[in-house]
Amino acid sequence: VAVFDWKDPLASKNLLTEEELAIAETAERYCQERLLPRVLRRSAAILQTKSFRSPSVKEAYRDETYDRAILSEMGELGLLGANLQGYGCAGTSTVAAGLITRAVERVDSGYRSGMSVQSSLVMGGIHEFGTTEQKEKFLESMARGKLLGAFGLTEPNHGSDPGSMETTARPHPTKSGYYLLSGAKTWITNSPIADVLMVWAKLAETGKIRGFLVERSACPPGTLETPAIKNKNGLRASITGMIQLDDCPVPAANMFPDVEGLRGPFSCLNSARYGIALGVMGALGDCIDRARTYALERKQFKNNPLAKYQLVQKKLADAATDAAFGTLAAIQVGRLKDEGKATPEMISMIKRQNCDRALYNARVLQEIFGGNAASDEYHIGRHVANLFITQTYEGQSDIHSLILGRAITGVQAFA
Ligand code: TGC
Ligand code: FAD
Repeated sequence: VAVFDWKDPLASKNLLTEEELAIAETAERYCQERLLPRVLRRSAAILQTKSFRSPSVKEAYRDETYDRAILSEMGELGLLGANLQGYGCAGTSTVAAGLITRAVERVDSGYRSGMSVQSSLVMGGIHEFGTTEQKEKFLESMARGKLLGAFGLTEPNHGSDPGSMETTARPHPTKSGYYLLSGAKTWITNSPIADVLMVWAKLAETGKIRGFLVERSACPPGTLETPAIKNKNGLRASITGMIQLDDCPVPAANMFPDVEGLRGPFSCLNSARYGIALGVMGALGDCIDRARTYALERKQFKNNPLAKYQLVQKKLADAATDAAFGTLAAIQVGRLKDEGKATPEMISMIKRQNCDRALYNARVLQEIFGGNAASDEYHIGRHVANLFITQTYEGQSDIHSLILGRAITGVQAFA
């Protein structure tokens, strides 16, 4: 007998394999039991009775702190770089990796961010473009969460247009086999605590963009600084900073050998953007769940629950519809990606649509909480603030509109 499940209205579960369902369940259990308590203390109190208790409960969002142990825990569970083959990675499908990001983002987009950078941008980039030595040196430690990565593309003067970057790499004047990197990257997730920073820079000789793996431990004092950017009004459970390079010596062996131009960083972004597209469906799912519960409990006018009123029901219906459509679209693109049939434009389409609809619906559902929405204890305001940032990074939605517009018309509208 077919049953309507408001948590999965179009039965997306039917499209998943047994293995994917099991991975999703492991990820969801970990995220609800170990991550949620770290976001707000109130959640921790609710979870005190459960057996799987977190030893280091922190009010990460209020205090703007990030517990580095999170990535080690994720590593132990095989959640990092999950869809990569070899080097201690689980080798799952793209959809399974997306289900992991969805589970994490159901708790907080900031935790998903820290994981996306590690898994998709840095591990994914090394896996695709690295030499055998680079892969052997970094990937297994990163999969275990022992070594932390950051991805430096955006600069203070160049965000949507990274092709104009100013960071340079010039041959070391006295040390053969080394480059000197100079320049600044900003708004870089994980940078203050990262061990290895993937930095995209223009070769001084050719002006071509190349990727470098900058190892913090090998940088002489004063050549690499990674100050944190504090007081963010969203994504506060992830740590963000700058990368400042001042003639920082990096061995040529740490440069990706064969990839030149924006194809390098953008290829890493394809995988991370995919993860965001499914990830934000987790944040929206949590908003729907919380708004529904609140609407059933809160009574106004003749002791009726808010859920009885048609205007409130429409808000829930709109949000559930967008979440269901967005999830199905992401599963379809994930399947095509594994068959080698996904294009970057498909990923732009689901990244833009799912981020926009998650933000819009979360903002509308926030209204159901009335004045209580102003308290962070109701979680909805945190999701709204986070979702604004997901709509902005990895290509702001209007930039994805232009990518789609170019593909539809054949006419370039960026400049
Ligand atoms: P364009 O001429 O379009 O392309 C230049 C070269 O790149 C290739 N390319 C791609 N390759 C693979 N995948 C893709 N998605 C690709 N898109 C483009 C293209 O084929 C070309 O190759 P070649 O060999 O011919 O040189 O370049 P453009 O300068 O005109 O680019 C315009 C635009 C808008 C598409 C691009 O600049 C863009 O996407 N801007 C958005 C920037 C962005 O997404 N930044 C993200 C920074 S990282 C981040 O935000 C991490 S947040 C992490 C977290 O916390 O989750
Ligand atoms: P701008 O490029 O200045 O754009 C500002 C506005 O103008 C946007 O709305 C944009 O859509 C619009 N605009 C720009 N050009 C056009 C045009 N041609 N036509 C129409 N509209 C246009 N970057 C990294 O490299 N690594 C990271 O780990 C990382 N993490 C981040 C974490 C956080 C919390 C944040 C906030 C950002 C992060 N970013 C990271 C940077 C992010 O990718 C950029 O902020 C984003 O690409 C937008 O660039 P920008 O901020 O410079 O905005």
